[in-house]
Amino acid sequence: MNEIYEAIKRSAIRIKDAIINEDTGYSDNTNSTGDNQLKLDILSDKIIEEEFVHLTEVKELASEEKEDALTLHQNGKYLIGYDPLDGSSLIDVNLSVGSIFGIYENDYSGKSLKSAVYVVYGPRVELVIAGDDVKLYRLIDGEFKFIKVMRLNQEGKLNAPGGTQQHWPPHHKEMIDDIFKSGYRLRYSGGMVPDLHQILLKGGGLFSYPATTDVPNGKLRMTFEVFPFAFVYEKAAGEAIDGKKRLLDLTPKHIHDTTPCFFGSLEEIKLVKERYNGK
Ligand code: AHM
Ligand code: MG
Repeated sequence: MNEIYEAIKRSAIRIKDAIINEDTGYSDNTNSTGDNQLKLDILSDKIIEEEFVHLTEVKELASEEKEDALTLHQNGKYLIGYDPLDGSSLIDVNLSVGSIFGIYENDYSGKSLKSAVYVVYGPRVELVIAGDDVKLYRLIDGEFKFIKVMRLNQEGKLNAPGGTQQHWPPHHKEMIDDIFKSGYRLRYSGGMVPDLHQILLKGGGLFSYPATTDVPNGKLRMTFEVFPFAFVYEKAAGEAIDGKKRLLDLTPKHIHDTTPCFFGSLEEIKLVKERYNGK
């Protein structure tokens, strides 16, 4: 596992340099979800592939930017599901973006996830590793230095409601309105990595991306985005559900499958369960 963490650190440093120096324009390609790929999406994916290709413990790489998983070493133990540059359409306006990695064994189900890592490219570069607990590292003088263990409070004050409001189901709109009425502050940048990172570091709150009439299965992908963050939130003493069920109990039929998702501290997730009961 350590070699995997080291490969992620090397990738992160190279991707940070690419974000700073490379062209932020679109390529001529679309990915499997139909999104137009930025040149930086493709470059970040290539960087990660290059850093992982020689790791014999890695059997397969599954990237948000590639249709199919790529076999690296038939006898490898781990499968890596990753989003090389999440929120990349925010780069042209200079907002924070991230890379997300799930380290799986056997298959890409929530139960097979063994560890999760994400990187935030903001004013500073930070890396978070979730194993038995959730550790924050910061890039200082070319090296990731350990900063602290991150843990959610029982309840927070931030609310990050994703999806187009016009398409929210009524029970979801009512719940979000009530959360604001009880004093929560809006914190939503449109990048799940910085948005979820902020909730973790400020002690708690709720991030939601519900099922809507335009995206009935939600937008965010289980393998590359949802399961890794569900793992991080659970290890940080929070919870992550699809409205009713624990996200890490789900199994995608296809690596690009999406799900509605809610990540938060215990009190906020309790509220989601109450409001989604019977819906
Ligand atoms: P991407 O993988 O194509 O970058 O999309 C994922 C991003 C998440 O980072 C973010 O939470 C979400 O899309 C925002 O979607 P919306 O603009 O619909 O709220
Ligand atoms: Mg993404």
